[in-house]
Amino acid sequence: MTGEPGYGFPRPLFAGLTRLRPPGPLFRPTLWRSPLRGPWLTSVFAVILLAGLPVVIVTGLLSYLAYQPQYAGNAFPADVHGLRLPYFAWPTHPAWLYRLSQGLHVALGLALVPVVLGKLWSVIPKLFAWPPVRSIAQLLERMSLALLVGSILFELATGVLNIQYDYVFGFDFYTAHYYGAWVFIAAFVIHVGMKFPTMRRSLRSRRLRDELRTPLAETRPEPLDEHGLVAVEPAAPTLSRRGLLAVVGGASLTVTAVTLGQTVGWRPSALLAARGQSYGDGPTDFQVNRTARTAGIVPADTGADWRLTVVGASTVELSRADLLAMPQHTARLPIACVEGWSTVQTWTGVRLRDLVALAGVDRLDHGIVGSLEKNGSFRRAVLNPGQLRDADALLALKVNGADLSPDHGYPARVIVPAMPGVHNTKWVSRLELKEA
Ligand SMILES: Nc1nc2c(c(=O)[nH]1)N[C@H]1C(S)=C(S)[C@@H](COP(=O)(O)O)O[C@H]1N2
Ligand SMILES: [Mo]
Repeated sequence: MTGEPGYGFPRPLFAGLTRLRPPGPLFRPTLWRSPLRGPWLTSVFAVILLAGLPVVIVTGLLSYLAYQPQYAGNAFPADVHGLRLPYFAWPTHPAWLYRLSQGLHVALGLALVPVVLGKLWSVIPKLFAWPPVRSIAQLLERMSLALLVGSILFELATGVLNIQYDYVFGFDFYTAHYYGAWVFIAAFVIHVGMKFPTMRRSLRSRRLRDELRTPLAETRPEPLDEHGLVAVEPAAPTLSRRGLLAVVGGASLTVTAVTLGQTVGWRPSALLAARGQSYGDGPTDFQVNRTARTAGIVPADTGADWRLTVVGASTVELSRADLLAMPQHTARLPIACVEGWSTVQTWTGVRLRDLVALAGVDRLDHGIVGSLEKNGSFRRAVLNPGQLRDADALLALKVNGADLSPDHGYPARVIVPAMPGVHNTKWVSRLELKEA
């Protein structure tokens, strides 16, 4: 969408702008000499992103909904006013729902990083095109591109930093990643809308199969294009087009290979994962994000004096022995963290619905789980009625047949099918049940 040069601008202004080109090589089209750049190559990256990014977007929005932001006090801030999707009660079935959707969000998001970088490399000459704008239409297009590129880099950077526990930024991850997502979604829709015909046309200009058979010696530039992607003075190729695609594809596969382990909970392949550590080799050897020590939980808090307070129509105080004397239920359920890792374990404890009944609550609206943990952002979680009533939703006392370890939330932790990991509160001390 370049438009006619100068269209929409007063001619003298356009001519003046053209003459004002900054000195140095950066803004000269002859600087960019790779013979691989061209509309076909850019469109190959584009079509991969067009297939993958919508999945990342949809699973990201699902994660936001799974956090149940309609309840104030949940990990996702409820104050993202104006930009909220229609809330619904996040289901408990299938139990692997959040594990799959969040695993996809993180794994695919990471796998697409090399493709995004490849695509940005392929269009970089346009960043330094002079004059910077040739028409009003192009000015608008470039503004939308700035938002597109800025927001995807922001989303990738905040996402990657979050899974590496690196909260270097001084803002709330959820709020930032969520607002950034909407900027990206808007810019992405505009961009696809504008570029789809060009992409289709460019993809038809060469055949992938032929490209994959073309060695370095026969690699030629694409024909000069109206978009200015093809180098006007191309250098001799040092890499074939198939070589470049192999580098990008290989990088994607490598990222996937070294991170998928943490997504599916298989440690040997979680090489690069921040979650690859071992936690002993007994029944409680599985991922711990936040240890009892970091959470400030001391043995005195969780000893014989510990009580679970259940508040409903009546208030009940239960010791661990009282809980163990109630009917016990065992379920194999995943913990699936927003960061993409997950782990499936066998949990045993009291059904949350038995605690609801004990407190004499029938017209249940929601339940607030409180933790002993005083100074964390995970002190409480709000559960919807379906989550409190599911037959497999537990206040777990044991895991894999052994008592919970201090790091896994001893004396008791919540574990609910399909719920984001963050709401599976550890070191539970209180369950407050609210009537409708
Ligand atoms: N009290 C408390 N409960 C908590 C957490 C926490 O930090 N404190 N971490 C949550 C998160 S983010 C996840 S993914 C799961 C599993 O965390 P873990 O690996 O630290 O056990 O527990 C959740 N429950
Ligand atoms: Mo988490």
